[in-house]
Amino acid sequence: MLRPSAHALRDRRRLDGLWRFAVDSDGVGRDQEWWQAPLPGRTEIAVPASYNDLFADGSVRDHVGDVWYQTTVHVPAAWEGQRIVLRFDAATHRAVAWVGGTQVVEHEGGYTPFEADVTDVVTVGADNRITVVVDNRLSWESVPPGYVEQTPAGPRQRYYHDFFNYSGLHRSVWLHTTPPAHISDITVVTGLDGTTGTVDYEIETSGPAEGLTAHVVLRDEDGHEVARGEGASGTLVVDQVHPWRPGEGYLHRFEAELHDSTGSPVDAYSLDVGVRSVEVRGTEFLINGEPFYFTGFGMHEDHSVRGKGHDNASMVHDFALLDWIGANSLRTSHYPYAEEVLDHADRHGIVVIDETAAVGMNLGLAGGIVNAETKPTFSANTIGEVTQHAHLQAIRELVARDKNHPSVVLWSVANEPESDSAGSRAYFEPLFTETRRLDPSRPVGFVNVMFAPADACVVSDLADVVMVNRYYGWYVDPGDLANAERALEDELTAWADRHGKPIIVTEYGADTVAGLHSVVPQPWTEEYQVAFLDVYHRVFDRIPAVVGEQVWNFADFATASGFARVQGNKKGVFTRERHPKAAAFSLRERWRDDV
Ligand code: BDP
Repeated sequence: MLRPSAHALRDRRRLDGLWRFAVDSDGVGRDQEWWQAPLPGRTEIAVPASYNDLFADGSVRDHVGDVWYQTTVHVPAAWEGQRIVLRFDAATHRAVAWVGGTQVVEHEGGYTPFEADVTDVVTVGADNRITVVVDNRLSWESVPPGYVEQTPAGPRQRYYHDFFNYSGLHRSVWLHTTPPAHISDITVVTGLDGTTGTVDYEIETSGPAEGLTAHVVLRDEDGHEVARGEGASGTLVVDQVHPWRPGEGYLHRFEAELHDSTGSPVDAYSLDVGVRSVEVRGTEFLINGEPFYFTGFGMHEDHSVRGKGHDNASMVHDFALLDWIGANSLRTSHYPYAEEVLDHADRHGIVVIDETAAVGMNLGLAGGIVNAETKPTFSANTIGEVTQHAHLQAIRELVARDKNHPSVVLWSVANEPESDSAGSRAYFEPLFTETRRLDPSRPVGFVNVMFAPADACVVSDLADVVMVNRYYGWYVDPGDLANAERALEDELTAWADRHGKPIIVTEYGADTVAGLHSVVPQPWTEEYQVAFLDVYHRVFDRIPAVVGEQVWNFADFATASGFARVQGNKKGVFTRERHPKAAAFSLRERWRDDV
């Protein structure tokens, strides 16, 4: 889905700011048609932000169900005759939107964009009221899954993943225009053979497109034309191309125009394109034909006060810390991140493992960590066909959104699902097939959980790479790093021998309270986190099939309440405020050549 753009033929307004807001504690807003009038009360909310931590009110933080957002926007008279689109970059986890009294769109899934053509609904040259209801409930039909438990004090949301269920309008809201006949989608797939780059492109159009032709130009960063083409699809060839590389996000500009029969442009759209190739060969992960070793983190969109609300200042700072520490990659654990993050990764040469929101599909893991009931994972009453349908849709929306980002080198269809049962294989096989059908150009994987080792996992053979999260020395043998080292080496060796694929260790880490110290390595201290990571690194360096290490986590983050969490998960190498723990300095020494 193309993003809003502004130039001579298109315009856009970002609707971020303060909106009216109401928590629908009694669940009456839909029946009472709250979109028909100003919302009850005088509460205001910041968009984008999670609503949970903005008010000093536990009942808002833990609210289960609908909240309402409303704003009024002036639609410029100059937009008359254009196609007008209302777009939400994300609404977590599902939403319905109205313009005035007319419902214009509904969407399921909290981390991908959706839009509505509102041309016939808005009044141009006038103020228009936009109302959105956002429902944060997780169920057996949602991705991620969960269930609402009825308690004497009211409903309580339960889920099987280890991060707080932040909700609301987490990303920007837009009103934008396109010409009636317009470019509705562009797909680029790049290749690199020696010094020759290729860009396969495909342009989709909508509206009265008769007699229109597409023209494309590719420019380098200095604005010089390096290739051009005509027609809705084709291949551009660039000799002596400047490729996109990890650490150097060199981008070309792909400019597409639609011309009418007189040769005048009726629409235009430009994209940044990084010319690079990705390939898995044996136990190697190749970018531009060269073996790539991932260093970095599983991250979270998580900050105090605004929760999962996107903010450019924090993003720039997080990327500065990635650079400072020498990380070359990140995983969008455990959901698609804001598109601004991928743009930034493209420009800065950070390699991305792009993950769906399918997390917590392991109901046997419920135990002490996530504090939910243990149930069979794949069954008619839990994760079943309807969930699978939502999961397929989540994959489609992720690939549609992120397919053109050079930084994205690998799709992750799920984090730590149950993967050692016949039910899991039946559930996952169609998901892998669909991901490959949608994007044959990138490897596909999923992240394996510790309880499904190499000889028990029945899903890993569907994947191009093995991604594993391991916690020897933390959840297993806590405090015993000598045994952790042996167990880790045995297990990774078994993966290498049995599967013969590149292995990326996508999580390893120890909870660490900044400021806790000990002369002998004791769990929860900064010294233990350093020693723990050292053990893992020694093992990785002994196993050639290991092609990546991503520490869990970049920073401390909020979780649901539970006796194993102290104001959240403390496995961050940085605190939630982004202050370094001792491990940050040891990672910096390992990952940077110049330190
Ligand atoms: C893994 C999960 C991750 C958790 C982490 C932990 O993938 O989301 O936060 O463990 O327990 O199981 O810290």
